[in-house]
Amino acid sequence: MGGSNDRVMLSGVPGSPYTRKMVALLRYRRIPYSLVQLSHEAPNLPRPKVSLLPTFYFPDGAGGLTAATDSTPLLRRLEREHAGREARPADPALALIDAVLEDFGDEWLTKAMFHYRWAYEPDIAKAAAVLPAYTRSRLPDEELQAAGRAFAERQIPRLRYVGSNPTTGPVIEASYVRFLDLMEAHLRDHRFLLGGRPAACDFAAYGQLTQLIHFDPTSMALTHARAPRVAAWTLLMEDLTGEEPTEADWFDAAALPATLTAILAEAGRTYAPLLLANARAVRDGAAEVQTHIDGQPWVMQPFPYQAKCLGWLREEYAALAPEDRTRADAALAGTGCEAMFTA
Ligand SMILES: N[C@@H](CCC(=O)N[C@@H](CS)C(=O)NCC(=O)O)C(=O)O
Repeated sequence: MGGSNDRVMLSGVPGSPYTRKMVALLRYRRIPYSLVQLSHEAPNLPRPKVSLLPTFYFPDGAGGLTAATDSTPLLRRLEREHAGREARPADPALALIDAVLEDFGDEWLTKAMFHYRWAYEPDIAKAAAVLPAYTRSRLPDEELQAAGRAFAERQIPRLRYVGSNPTTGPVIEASYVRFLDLMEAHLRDHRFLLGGRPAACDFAAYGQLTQLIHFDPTSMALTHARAPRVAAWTLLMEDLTGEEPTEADWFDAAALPATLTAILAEAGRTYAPLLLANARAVRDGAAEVQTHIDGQPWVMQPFPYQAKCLGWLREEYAALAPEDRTRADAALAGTGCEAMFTA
């Protein structure tokens, strides 16, 4: 079933931002892949430990397949196993900046994506109507609608895991609007976040923006009115097979443009304090994360996975050679992101 041995196999759906992240990455890197459309007739593929999309399937060396999830480690595995057109900068200092911004996309922008999808009626109605049809379109109308309602009833309570609630909603929305303005300003001068070629952080931001800008009505209207370049960029990122990247396309970590430093400062103002507060709450076994983001109260359930994210970033930072760390420190100085590595 599916691709021959040299094709990467994955399952996922268009409504899954992380699926979009990884499919766009595979296209850019010209890595042959088979995207298995999951539906109730899907062949019996191995189940991952945690049921998440996208799920990748790799040969298990015994003629079978093993399932793997989580886009960040998967992206790095593909960097190791497939040469050329890398999405991770070779320069370790710039690679750390990339890792910070990839996580900002995956773990903070995703809060805006989940919030705008499940906080407002028009978005809930569209998501409940369309999302189940990605995998269950052959159901009769009533059953498909029932599946949509059930999915919405499952997702809406999960807002609290993501940290979207009446207290945090305005913080999430204000940050999303700031990010749009900052990204719009950056795209006036540059094609991608880290220069003239896309990096892991571009695919992370793109994944969430595919939903925020081209699916969920409330954020879609807001974004098209405010950030036409970001809206266009999100569609351009869909298929970068035609790009011809060179090493010279990367920014110099010692001379990052102010537009990129401003985006790092947005991450330092919101996502960095959240990761630190969440890691403390997970460490202390607290029932709730209670902190202030952007000067406003923030409460949410502790999220063990995001404590791991902070750990992975700190591992990458700790592995830097002294001269690379000096350049990374200089690039992060004053953005607020440095607190993740000093606290
Ligand atoms: N950290 C994971 C997150 C993956 C994830 O949360 N995927 C969503 C779909 S976009 C999912 O499967 N959620 C579980 C569910 O809805 O049951 C990654 O980067 O791949």
